[in-house]
Amino acid sequence: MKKILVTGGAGFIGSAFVRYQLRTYPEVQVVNFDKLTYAGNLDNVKECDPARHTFVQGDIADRAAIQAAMAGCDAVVNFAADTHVDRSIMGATDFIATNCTGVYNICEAARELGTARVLLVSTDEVYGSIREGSFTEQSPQGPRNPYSASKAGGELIALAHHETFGTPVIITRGSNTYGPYQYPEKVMPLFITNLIDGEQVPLYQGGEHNVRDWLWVDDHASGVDTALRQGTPGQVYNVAGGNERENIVLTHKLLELCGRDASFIRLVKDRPGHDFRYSIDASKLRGLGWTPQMPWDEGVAQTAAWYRDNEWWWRKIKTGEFLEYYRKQYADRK
Ligand code: NAD
Ligand code: TDX
Repeated sequence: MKKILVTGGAGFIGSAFVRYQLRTYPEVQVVNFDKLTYAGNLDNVKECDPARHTFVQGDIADRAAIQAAMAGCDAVVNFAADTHVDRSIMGATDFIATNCTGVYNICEAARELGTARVLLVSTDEVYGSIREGSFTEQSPQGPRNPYSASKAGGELIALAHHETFGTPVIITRGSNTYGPYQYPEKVMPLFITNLIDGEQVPLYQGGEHNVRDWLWVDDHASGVDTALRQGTPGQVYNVAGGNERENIVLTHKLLELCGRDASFIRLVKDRPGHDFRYSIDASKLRGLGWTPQMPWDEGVAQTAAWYRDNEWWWRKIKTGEFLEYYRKQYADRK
């Protein structure tokens, strides 16, 4: 594999994947195709060598633009998505355009160009919530919010494309991902940056005991890479962190790391349709040789330290559009 198109490569996990490719495979060239929505940020890839990393601003919902970018690439790895559940509850039009139409465009362009590999990065949320045990790749989809429904829709479009046209589609379903460069709307960077600033954290009341399985961002990147290079077209691979924690446990850990006490917790109204627990079994991907490397305690400590040491990165994000969103999302949420 010599030239890889990464869509959404200016986002959180996409940029980690770009950096992973460049440091792991000296022969690889990366074309990074990203719309630069509110979540896209060229600061995330500013260390990348311009001789091996080319940036193209564009929208995967624009068929001609994505096809032009894919021409000459051996593989496309799609991270581009609208990704925040709470925003999808406010309105999901953009989610459908990117997460469904955008995926269809990538599949169509791959068919026309004969692209050798099409990897779609998806999520454990497509299974829905599970009280006990873990979902395997054979479990049925059961998305329960607009974001996860749009991701499930994109998956079905792509898998049907594989069945109908033989498009070499591979899907990964990752669990909740954390680490440096995550936009501070997601729970971990939101709570850490609020605590650094001496502000309370808005913990969803009724969701304190909900469980998420935390996956270190570079482990997610290596999981996607394993599926890309060793996976079989038409197959789905779960990428699980193996670190299930209740939200209240995570919150107390972040309070401790940021030197704050429990008075910094502000219980707010729960998310509508809040999925109780995500849990997936990653044996299939582990069978291809993948193992996550980062212990949870160490990863969370490194994440808190990174936000403490990199205020240049997030202070300029927590202005303008972000503050407007934060007010709408939390101000009246009693
Ligand atoms: P993110 O929100 O940080 O980044 C998304 C990126 O996609 C941004 O750079 C944005 O500009 C770009 N983008 C959005 N719409 C686009 C469009 N129409 N055309 C081109 N670029 C567009 O997201 P993330 O957390 O890095 O997630 C990346 C992928 O991983 C997504 O597909 C998401 O569904 C999936 N995923 C995320 C998690 C998680 O916990 N963050 C877990 C499992 C799976
Ligand atoms: O302010 C908050 N308070 C709170 O209690 C926020 C933002 C979240 N939460 C809770 C809700 C969830 O139980 O924390 C948990 C994690 O929430 P998010 O960070 O919004 O992530 P989640 O909804 O679990 O979805 C994430 O993982 C799967 C990503 O955003 C998705 O893109 C990914 O597919």
